[in-house]
Amino acid sequence: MGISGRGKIAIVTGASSGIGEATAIALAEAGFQLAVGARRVEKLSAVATEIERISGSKPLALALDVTDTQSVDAFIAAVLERFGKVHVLVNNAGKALGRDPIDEVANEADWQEMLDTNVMGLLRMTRRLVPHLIASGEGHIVNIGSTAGHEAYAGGGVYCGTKFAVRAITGALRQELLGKPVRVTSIDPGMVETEFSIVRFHGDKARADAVYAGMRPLTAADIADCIAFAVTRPVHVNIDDMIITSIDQAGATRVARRDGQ
Ligand code: NDP
Ligand code: 8X3
Repeated sequence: MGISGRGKIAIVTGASSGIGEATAIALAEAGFQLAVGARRVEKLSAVATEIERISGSKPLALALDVTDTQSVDAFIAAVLERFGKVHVLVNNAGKALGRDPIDEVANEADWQEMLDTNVMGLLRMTRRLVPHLIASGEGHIVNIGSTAGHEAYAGGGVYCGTKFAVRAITGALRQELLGKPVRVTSIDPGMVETEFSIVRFHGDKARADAVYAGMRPLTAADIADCIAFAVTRPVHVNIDDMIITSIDQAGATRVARRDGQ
């Protein structure tokens, strides 16, 4: 029997699209009040409108760049001013940029951005919010890892490195928070069709579409469902890790494709 999110506050980073958007909606449906952040505020506003339509409760939707300390500080201050407390932090904001072997990468800016977003951004949000999650008495950190954090693949060295780091950080947090009222969960999806591959290939839609050609990828809603499940378990139940793949995927790069694709 699950617990309700009613009366609880959840933050979702990277909620302007994909898994973050679907998670914010799923948590609103589970009764949570939402604070959502991302850099594209117009897309975020549309998500906020949808959340209000579904739940009747207006979320706090604010610009957030997890790579920018000032932005993170301003976002968290606004959340605390509006709600005074935080129960759930979903560290979702993240990206892959490029799919080239390490020695063929032309410039290192993409590496820096992946490290800054996926690792430093997650740490920045977590460090500031842990005291508030403890104070809530029913805190929960949900980090979005990846199958790429379990198995490295050629052309994914730095992205996989960031997700291996997320897995290590999640494990360390669970040790550090042992005995405190904060659960720590890693959600590790395989291939999910979102804006992820469009971002990875710098807007090349045809190349992004080819990633999912002839197979049935997961949807953002599939992952949101797992996150909603984890955060609505009774408070003594900690889901450590969920690895979720499409039926058409086994391992990081083994994919069953049909129609000769
Ligand atoms: P999307 O590209 O659809 O969503 C990424 C989200 O992150 C967007 O809302 C984007 O918003 C936000 N974001 C990016 N940079 C920043 C930043 N600096 N500060 C705040 N928000 C930021 O991809 P997904 O939904 O697929 O990705 C979400 C997470 O899931 C990522 O951590 C990804 O690594 C992980 N993942 C994805 C998988 C997949 O196959 N799709 C599989 C496994 C894990 P904006 O640009 O407006 O800031
Ligand atoms: C995203 C899944 O397969 O592109 O984390 O690395 S994959």
